[in-house]
Amino acid sequence: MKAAIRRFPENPLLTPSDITPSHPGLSVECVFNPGAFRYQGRIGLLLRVAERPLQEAGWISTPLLDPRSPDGVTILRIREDDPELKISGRDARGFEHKGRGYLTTLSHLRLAWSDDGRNFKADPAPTLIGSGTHEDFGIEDCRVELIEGRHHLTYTAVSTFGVGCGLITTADWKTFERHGLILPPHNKDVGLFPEKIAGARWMLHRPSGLGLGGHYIWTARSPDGLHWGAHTCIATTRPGHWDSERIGAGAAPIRTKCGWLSIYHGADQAGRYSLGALLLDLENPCRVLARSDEPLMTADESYERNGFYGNTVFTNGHVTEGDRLLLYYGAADSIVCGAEFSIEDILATLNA
Ligand code: MAN
Repeated sequence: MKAAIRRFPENPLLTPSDITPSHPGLSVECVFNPGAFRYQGRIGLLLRVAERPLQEAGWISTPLLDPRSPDGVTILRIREDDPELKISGRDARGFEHKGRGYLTTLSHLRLAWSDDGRNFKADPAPTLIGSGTHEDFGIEDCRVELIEGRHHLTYTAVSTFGVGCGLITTADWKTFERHGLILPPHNKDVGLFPEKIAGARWMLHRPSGLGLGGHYIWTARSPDGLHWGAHTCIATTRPGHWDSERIGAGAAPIRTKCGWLSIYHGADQAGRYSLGALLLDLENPCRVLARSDEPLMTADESYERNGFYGNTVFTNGHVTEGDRLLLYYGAADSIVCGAEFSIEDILATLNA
């Protein structure tokens, strides 16, 4: 059985043309993968905005954060025929030069607000940009969860050192406390549980094995939300399935009567990103009670199949209202979209 998906008729909710570039020399290529939350009666999205310089024929150029430069950004510009440049024709997201990896775009996080959850207006300037040497390739894919009166922002911090997970907290969306990296590279996709379980804070995270192991979902526990241990792998990729290549958790797990419901993404060998669900024991989230055999959602619409990185639906933000799950997602790594599910329907697909 399949859960009914109601894609918002307003899709796409936001596209690059709705976003003001952060610097006059940059253009917004993609706005996608938003964190989502409620604040003072409105729904907020914390968008990932990916920018790069307008590309000139014969060159490839990408922005890097650089505190020594007057506007905070330097442009790395490489001739396309440089023998030390390696570009993968299929994947526009990155390239290699002189043996080092780079991204083609630089991402920051920016707020957008809505009274109805469907019509959003983005702020005119970035809300949060990368800071320090662990974030000089930008910050991405932020999950937002309200914990003890403060919104907790867990985001991907990208740099020459790799991809780690940073934490920022805020009580008012105006002042932000930066806690630095809570997980070092290579790790991402951190969804914090909204409440303590057996006296501890919990998270889902996704370390990546180089060689042995793979891109799997793990749990961890913490006494204070800053220091994490008791790491346990709870779900691996499944050969031959829609989630055979990599998996990673979306936003915070949702408490249901049957268990913690986590919406996660899975990619297959062809690099198609789809969404599915995990159901975890309420008392011990290391115990997986059920997992989607079939994806809940695949990239079916043309705006999900075609874009910066096509055949992709990716979520790291949702809000709930009783049984209604309003899921915000990035389509083809290019635009922000929304879809509504019934939580009961999803649980029924898990036979819960
Ligand atoms: C990775 C991340 C996501 C992105 C997907 C698909 O998981 O970079 O931000 O949406 O790949 O490109």
